[in-house]
Amino acid sequence: MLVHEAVATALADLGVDTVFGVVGSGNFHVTNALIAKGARYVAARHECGAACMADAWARSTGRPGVLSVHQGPGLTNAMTGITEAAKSRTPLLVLAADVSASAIQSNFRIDVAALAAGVGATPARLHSRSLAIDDAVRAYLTAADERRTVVLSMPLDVQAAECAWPPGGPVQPAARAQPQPSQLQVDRLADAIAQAERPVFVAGRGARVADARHALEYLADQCGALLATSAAAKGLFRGNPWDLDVSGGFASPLAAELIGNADLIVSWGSSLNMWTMRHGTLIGPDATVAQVDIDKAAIGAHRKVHLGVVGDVAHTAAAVTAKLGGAPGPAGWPETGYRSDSVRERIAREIRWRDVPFDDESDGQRIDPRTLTIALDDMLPAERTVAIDSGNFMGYPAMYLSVPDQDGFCFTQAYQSIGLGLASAIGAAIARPDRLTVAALGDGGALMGVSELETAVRLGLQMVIVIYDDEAYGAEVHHFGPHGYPLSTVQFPPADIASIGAGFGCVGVTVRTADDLALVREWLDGPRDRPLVIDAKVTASHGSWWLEEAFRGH
Ligand SMILES: Cc1ncc(C[n+]2csc(CCOP(=O)(O)OP(=O)(O)O)c2C)c(N)n1
Ligand SMILES: [Mg+2]
Repeated sequence: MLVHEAVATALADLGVDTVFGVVGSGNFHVTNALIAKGARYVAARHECGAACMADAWARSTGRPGVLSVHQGPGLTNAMTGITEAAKSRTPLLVLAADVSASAIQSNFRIDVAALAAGVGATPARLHSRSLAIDDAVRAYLTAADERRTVVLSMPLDVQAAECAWPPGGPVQPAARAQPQPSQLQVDRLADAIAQAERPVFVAGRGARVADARHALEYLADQCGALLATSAAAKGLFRGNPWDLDVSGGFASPLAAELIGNADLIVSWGSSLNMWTMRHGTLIGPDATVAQVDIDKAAIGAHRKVHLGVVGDVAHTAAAVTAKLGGAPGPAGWPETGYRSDSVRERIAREIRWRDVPFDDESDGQRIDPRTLTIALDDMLPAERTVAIDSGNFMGYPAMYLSVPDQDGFCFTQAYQSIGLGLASAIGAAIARPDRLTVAALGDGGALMGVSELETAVRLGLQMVIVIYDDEAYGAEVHHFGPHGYPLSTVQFPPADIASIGAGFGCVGVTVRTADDLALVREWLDGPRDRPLVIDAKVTASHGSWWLEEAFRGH
């Protein structure tokens, strides 16, 4: 058999059943070989879109994503999406066609390994016909086990060479053992938790990937902790009466108050970065900070911590629970720690942003983004996936649209790139066709990634694409405008994005008032066989509440 067939066979045997990409001559055969092995191939219209789709698909399914690209420009086009995946530790295998070693003068020649390493991805290579199968298996398992984005260079001459399927199958590297927390660290964390009067747990991506909701809720019940998440894990504690939702720039006033008054903050797989901790201002001056992470290097990387525990989140939570001992009574654990009837009532009443009063600035021509988002939250089915692009607008969908669980939120912000949100939403929609997918975009990000509207239409995806259209790179307008700088580089004339959407085959509506949302209801009534593009002309007289905070990070 030929190497490209053998690689496809090995990957299919490992469970690869979905591949995103843009096909050129260099990845034509390997992609077709994967299809022949039963994989679904999703053609994107731009490689960056394909990368974002594979990334979001991996986030939504919890399985490694696979991306197939042509050599040279196919890979460089994909790099922004690949960088986002690498920085998010998304398990992703990039099948990157590459020129043959001897094709020294090829136009397509680039240093693939340097490119991958330069953005934090892991370089890998099909070295030769005899090593290729093992190389491919190792690359896939590195992505899966170590949660890495692996760029596998696949030289054309190696792909086209004859090879033999190894008797007994490819080498199976042993899965990496998860580090177990030391008993000393578990004891110290249990002591800190036992002594705390107002503990708050902040769960991050590490809690999400460890499927640690149950273990963390049990421990939190035991010690009376309140529960919060980083944005990456939003939805993890949905439905829990002690859930404060997201900590950080998006935290509601009550969440910020309760986290700020904690005497112990325990990070469970969250980096406690400047976003999650508002540059540290959410940590009270006398609070103890503990951090649990599977990765030793993550402990204390962003913030001074008093106690670090290296271990898997779910295992560590279970070990602390065992150490604390005790048992719930017939009515559960007694209310202790930070938990009281008054805190419970305040959470029920005030924790959601939509319950915080605001002055509706809608003026008949433009709708207040808060009014818009609350109305959409009421109209759209609760079973939804929300995917969000970057920009000034992003706080509105992030905090006014509820999500059913941690898989219902796709937040690709590790690289802070605009233009990824639509493709991320498409990847999430493919992963979870049972849910309505909501892509929330700015007009800048929407127009940057607009080619993937064709993909959404072609695939008949059930999607609502809402564009917070301020006719500007609003984040930059609000960043520089107050200082009196000229803004002509970041402001644009009106664009009829509803018609652009309709041109791609979507249903397009323009929303200027809450009444215009009747058109959204019509779409929701069915048949929902074409994506809905909502061009929401939003008010933009000032920046969003979280943007000012975010600018401190620049
Ligand atoms: C690829 C990329 N280019 C430029 C930027 C800088 N940038 C950050 S936010 C932003 C404006 C985004 O505009 P839009 O999508 O309309 O959202 P808005 O801020 O107006 O709500 C820009 C240009 C970036 N983050 N990523
Ligand atoms: Mg804008």
